[in-house]
Amino acid sequence: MNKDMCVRMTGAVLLLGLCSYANAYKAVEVSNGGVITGTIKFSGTPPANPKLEITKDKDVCGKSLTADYYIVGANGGLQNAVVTIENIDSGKAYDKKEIVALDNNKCMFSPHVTTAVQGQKVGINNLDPVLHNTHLYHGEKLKTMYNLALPLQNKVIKKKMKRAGVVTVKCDAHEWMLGFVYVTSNPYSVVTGADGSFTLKDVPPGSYKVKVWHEKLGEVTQDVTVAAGGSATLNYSFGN
Ligand SMILES: [Cu+2]
Repeated sequence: MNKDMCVRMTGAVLLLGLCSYANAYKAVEVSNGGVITGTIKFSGTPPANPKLEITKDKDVCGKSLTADYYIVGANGGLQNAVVTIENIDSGKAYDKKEIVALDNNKCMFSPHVTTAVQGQKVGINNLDPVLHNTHLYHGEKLKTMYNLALPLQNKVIKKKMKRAGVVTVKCDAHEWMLGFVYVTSNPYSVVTGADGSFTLKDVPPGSYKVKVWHEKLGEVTQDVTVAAGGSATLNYSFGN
């Protein structure tokens, strides 16, 4: 169901549920696409990552762990920010069957931040010889999506990301564990690398609202115009 149909059917209450779950994105051939590149930074001194108190399973988890909320490189590059195009209804194809990996590894989530397209599945694995209980919550209200016991190593549990939004991942067994799956309605989303850089390829020419999100620093939206075959730049600094 596309957006127009949803709008026309707003009188039909029963169909509203369908609209909120439907992924209106349409894959088309992008022959003259452009690129959006840039670097997300933190200017100034980033807040210190707190030490995490390890309360159990120290033989596997270690005696101490440091949080990975702020990972800032030498040039201020901010890792683990999500950059995504907000207003795009059609564009490049993507693999709907791709499984987005999310590991419990040494009592931390790896990767700490990842992205998925609405409808894709996240494959949750436990690499540790202890019980993890991965708990996924949707949106700001932290509504439980899935609550999964993973007593066995290397037994992947796959769960569909039915709705767009920020999914917060925690572990009921180890309260310090924290991760995020940023679920978008289109495949134009990426997590910044260790140097804060990112690239979004095969973007159809047009003007876009591009959102930059970070788990602790919040989000901003920037206007970006992409010319046919061109390269547009989006640089942004959080902090001072
Ligand atoms: Cu755990």
